[in-house]
Amino acid sequence: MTTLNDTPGSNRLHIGIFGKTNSGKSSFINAFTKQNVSIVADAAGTTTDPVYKAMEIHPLGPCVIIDTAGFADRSDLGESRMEKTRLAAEKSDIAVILISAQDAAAAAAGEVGGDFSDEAQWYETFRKKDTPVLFAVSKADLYPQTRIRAITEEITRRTGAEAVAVSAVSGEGMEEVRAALVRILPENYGERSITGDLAGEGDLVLLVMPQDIQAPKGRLILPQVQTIRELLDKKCLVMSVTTDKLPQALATLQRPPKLIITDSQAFGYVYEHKPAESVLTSFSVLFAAYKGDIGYYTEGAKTIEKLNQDSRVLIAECCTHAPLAEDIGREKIPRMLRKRFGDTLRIDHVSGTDYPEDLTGYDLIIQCGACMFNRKYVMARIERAKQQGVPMTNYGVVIAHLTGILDKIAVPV
Ligand SMILES: Nc1nc2c(ncn2[C@@H]2O[C@H](COP(=O)(O)OP(=O)(O)OP(=O)(O)O)[C@@H](O)[C@H]2O)c(=O)[nH]1
Ligand code: SF4
Ligand SMILES: [Mg+2]
Repeated sequence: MTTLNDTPGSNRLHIGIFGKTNSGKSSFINAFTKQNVSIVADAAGTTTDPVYKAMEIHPLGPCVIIDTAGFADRSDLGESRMEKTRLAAEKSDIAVILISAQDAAAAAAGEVGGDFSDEAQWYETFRKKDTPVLFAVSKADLYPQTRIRAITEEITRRTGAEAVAVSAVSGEGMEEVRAALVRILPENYGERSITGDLAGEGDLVLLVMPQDIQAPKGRLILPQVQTIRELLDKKCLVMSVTTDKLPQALATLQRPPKLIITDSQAFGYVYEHKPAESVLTSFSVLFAAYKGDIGYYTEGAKTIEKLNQDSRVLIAECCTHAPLAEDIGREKIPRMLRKRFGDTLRIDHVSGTDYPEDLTGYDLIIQCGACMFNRKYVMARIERAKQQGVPMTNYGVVIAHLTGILDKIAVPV
């Protein structure tokens, strides 16, 4: 759970640092951030598990820098490391691919090992995901500037991507990296709206807050905090109530709220008690749209009608939280599905970053709210489902469908 004062990882710009083992990734991160984030060593394969470090980087704002295990790691542990590196790639909003000046020089001289096929492959992977890439030629202190410049120009000529020269030893290139990251940042990054066209300046918005055991004592959970912040920024008039105070709140108002955003558990009650003019939506549906593909999720939820007692459903949680009583993914949704399709319906659970490569055995995937993860990562999961033709939905949308309210909920555009 996140409190008012946290800026959680899920909202930060994720910058992934990739490159061959020993290309200088960890040294670059330490020099770039002026902090000792990662261990540096001569031995190849020093960084094994990715290191995620949250920090403020001017002028990008709140970021997470990800140091990864190098690719082309041929050690026994290589494949599991590579898996984690691939995962880091899925979370990266921007990727920096490091090529050491030594490797670049070897490639230019046609030496063994000096080829760029790994980097080129990764570049292609990122391009397919629409992830902007910056190439950085590291250890630039080892060669004359003219030689390094020829290498960066050659990289840009071949790929079309920007390339800068950096050195963790001299500190060269760090400002250039900053400037280049700002340039290649997706144009609309950070501008995605939670409430979209549902409310604008001067509109009265009523929030019906959850009162269940999942609401932490003394705090608000992040989706509510973010929604309030956004509505205030839009100059809306915001009012928050608990479900039991809804009738009283409505009675004191001179005009009905333009929009009511409710905790989905109270949806039925709020729907019955709301003024006809007020548009109704839920926090979970707003965040399904904010973090994922609401169109695909809605279609996915409707495919429930085609399930039967032999169907297979995958419930995918993004983290390994300790399940609370009445946990949505472990208890609530399975119970609702089993009530309709019987005990033979097969429901598999995966949690954390365990998300199967092959999803084709499933008739439906139900993704959690992904509160701990960024949109990029959730979209990578949705993309995998789409490519394999497997319907996918998420907790908020599926519960809305199963309780018959999905078509009564307003979705932001
Ligand atoms: N001359 C010079 N050496 C560097 C520079 N950056 C890194 N090195 C050296 O290159 C070696 C590898 O550096 P690391 O930062 O550990 O490289 P890495 O890519 O994180 O390596 P793995 O974690 O093993 O994949 C170390 O011996 C560093 O001292 C640099 O800018 N100039
Ligand atoms: S399982 Fe998903 S929705 Fe639940 S806490 Fe973890 S990331 Fe958030
Ligand atoms: Mg390292």
